[in-house]
Amino acid sequence: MKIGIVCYPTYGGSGVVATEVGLGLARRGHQVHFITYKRPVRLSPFHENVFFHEVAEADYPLFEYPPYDTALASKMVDVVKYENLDLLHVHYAIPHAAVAYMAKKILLTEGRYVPVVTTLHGTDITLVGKHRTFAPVVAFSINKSDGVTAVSEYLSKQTKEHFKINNEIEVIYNFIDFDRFKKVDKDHFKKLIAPDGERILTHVSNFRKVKRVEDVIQIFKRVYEEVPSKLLLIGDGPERQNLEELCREIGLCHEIRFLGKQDAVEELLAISDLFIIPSANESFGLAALEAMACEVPVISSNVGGLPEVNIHGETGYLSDVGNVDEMAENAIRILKDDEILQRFRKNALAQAKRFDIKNILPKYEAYYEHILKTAVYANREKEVGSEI
Ligand code: GMT
Repeated sequence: MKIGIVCYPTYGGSGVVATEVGLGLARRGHQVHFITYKRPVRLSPFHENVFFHEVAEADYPLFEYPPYDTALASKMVDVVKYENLDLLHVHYAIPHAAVAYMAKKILLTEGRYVPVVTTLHGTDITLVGKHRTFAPVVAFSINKSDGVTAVSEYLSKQTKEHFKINNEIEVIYNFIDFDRFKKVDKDHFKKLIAPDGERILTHVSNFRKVKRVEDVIQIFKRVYEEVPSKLLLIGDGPERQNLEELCREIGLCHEIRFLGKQDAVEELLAISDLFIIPSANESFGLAALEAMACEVPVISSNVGGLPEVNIHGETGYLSDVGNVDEMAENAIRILKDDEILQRFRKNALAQAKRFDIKNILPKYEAYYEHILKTAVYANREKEVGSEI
């Protein structure tokens, strides 16, 4: 198949998943065309089946807000036509699903039908999408997609609750590539961070408010009082300054390291003993899954899709959002006892294996095939006829 993938190229779950889907499909022999404004962060420089089409910035003195949507739609039309794509797969509804609809309609005027699959990731529904600024367009473009997938059961339910959806939503879970995310021996590195054998707690995110990174620090403060430990904060984002100030206030700057954005997250997970993700909302929690694949148990909130990933009492513990005391107690329970830690590590890995890329990628492939066989022919006659 020839597939066009549209996504955000920056650090963040949806772009990472989109890139990994594309790379995985390319390895399985499909031709994959990424269409976005910058090379996605996880897109390696060269693969024979992978192509990257940059959407040029639409700059003109008149535009206070350069019309990215229009430039993207034009690029999609161009790539579908000249690379002869079979299907467009857009990740994150805003604005990608709406722009794909426009591209599809333009192509129809030339008698070309290209089906669109939209993958919903989370904030495109739960936070940003349901806001009235975007809601009508989000609902419309989901309904106009030929296929819609969501990354968890929770997200599928939320989408149906918030919008009037006539389409089926297929749940295809996020996944993990065990060739990359696995526990490797990095003991020399661990000694640098924790020279006296301290436990290492880790958090990875984009430091947005929804991630509640301040709770991570509060949990760490409580753990530190009972268990010698260090905290690694990986990523960057709008809350960074406030978080640094909080570390100063509680006097723990020397035990907490802000590592910024890291490409080789798996190497830091390999030396971690516990992962903390206390988000106010999380449609899936890919960062938690990456930790579990590296045999790191997880302390998380119990919202969104997190209970589908982290199993309470087995792979870690779940608590109500903001209940930092309980999260800290559970963290201490795991970290204080080597035997318990080993058991949780083993369970985390076993649960992560359910999300092995080798099992999930064929689901996307099968879904594309289903869409190509059904939606295309059902809609094509109707829509081609109405446009020409
Ligand atoms: O976590 C973010 O805010 C980034 C966001 C994204 O779309 O880039 O992540 C969402 O998609 C990820 C991949 O499907 C999920 O693992 C995250 O749980 C989800 N984030 C939220 O729902 C807050």
